[in-house]
Amino acid sequence: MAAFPPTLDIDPFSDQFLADPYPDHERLRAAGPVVWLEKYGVYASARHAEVQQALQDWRTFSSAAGVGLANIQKGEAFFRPPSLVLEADPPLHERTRPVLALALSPSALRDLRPKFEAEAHALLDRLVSHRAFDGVTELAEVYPIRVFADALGLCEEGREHLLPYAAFLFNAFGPRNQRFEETLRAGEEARDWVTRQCNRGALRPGSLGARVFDGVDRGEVSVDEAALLVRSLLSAGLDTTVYGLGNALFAMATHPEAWAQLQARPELARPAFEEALRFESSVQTFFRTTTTETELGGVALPAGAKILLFLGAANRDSRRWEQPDRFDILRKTSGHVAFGYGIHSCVGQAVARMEGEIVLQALAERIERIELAAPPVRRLNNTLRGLASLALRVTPRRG
Ligand code: OVM
Repeated sequence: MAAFPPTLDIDPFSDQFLADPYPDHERLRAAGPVVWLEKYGVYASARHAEVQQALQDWRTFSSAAGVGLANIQKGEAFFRPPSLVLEADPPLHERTRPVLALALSPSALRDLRPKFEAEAHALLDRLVSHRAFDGVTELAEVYPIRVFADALGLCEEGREHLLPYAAFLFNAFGPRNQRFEETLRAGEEARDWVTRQCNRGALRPGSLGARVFDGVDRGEVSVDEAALLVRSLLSAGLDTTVYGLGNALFAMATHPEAWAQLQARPELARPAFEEALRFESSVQTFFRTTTTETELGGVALPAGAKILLFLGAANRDSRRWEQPDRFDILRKTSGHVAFGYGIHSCVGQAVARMEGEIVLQALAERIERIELAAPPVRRLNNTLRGLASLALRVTPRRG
């Protein structure tokens, strides 16, 4: 018999929760496999097994009503046309996602790698020579904007809109709280710029963005659909990696043992970045909406219910991970859900990994020691976890 879930008064979008979510994650996991969040009238799960199960079962746990708190099928919170991938189910999703997957194929990535490496080396040569720099404002916010915006084929002008757009968008997956309102004005202006950059004529020939429009020539999507798919790359591809790189640098700077391991073997950069994603997941939460009456973790769910899935909490569930709060770059990280799971799992994850690997490896090759020069400053966002500033002091390698 399915049971009623325990009710919690936790607000996962409050400043207090977002500043340090981990104690509340533990309360959420301990309360049960599925809980009821009174404040928002939604179900939630913070355990790995149930989060993964819901992500896997897209028929029951739909994305088409939006992956934020608002039900976009009921006309709530309509601030942009829905994404054709993120906010879509099959059959639409089966037609649109492959266009992105092909644009971001392994061969496309192989072509990009030399450029991504050269940019990282140039940037880090300069930063390391200063012996002190901000890991967020001078590195994590600079590098993806440079390499990914270039790869997408965006013009130079107006790129300063990219981060405000993403901040607004990821806040908009939560409630219309103070944080959302604060990013709304800049976000709307940025959204209009972003919309203009998604036209075929605005994208450099041969770029990733242009490759999305190749789907039009193959008859897979319309011109308008291709523009929306480019918008998805712009929406999902910048802030996520900015926050992911910042979190990875923070973890490395505060775990000397992990840094020593990476320093001794720079080829550990890839697993180190992966562990950083598990440890501090840049995308913390997404919602799904039930399409029918169902059951999850023994709890009965009605049709049309929103359920908040705590990806970051699932990645620290002790039912799934040994010593989950330990940052260990040698652990097996497979099974983490920082990139989601199932049909919606991040289509750009190979690009994100490439950026993370290149930056961490280039750092390890250049630096003997890395430490905090000041306490980091958090940037709170309704969906993303990351930093606004990370003052670092580094000691270059000798010789
Ligand atoms: C999209 C989109 C936007 C934000 C995030 C995302 C993490 C996708 O517009 O398709 O995935």
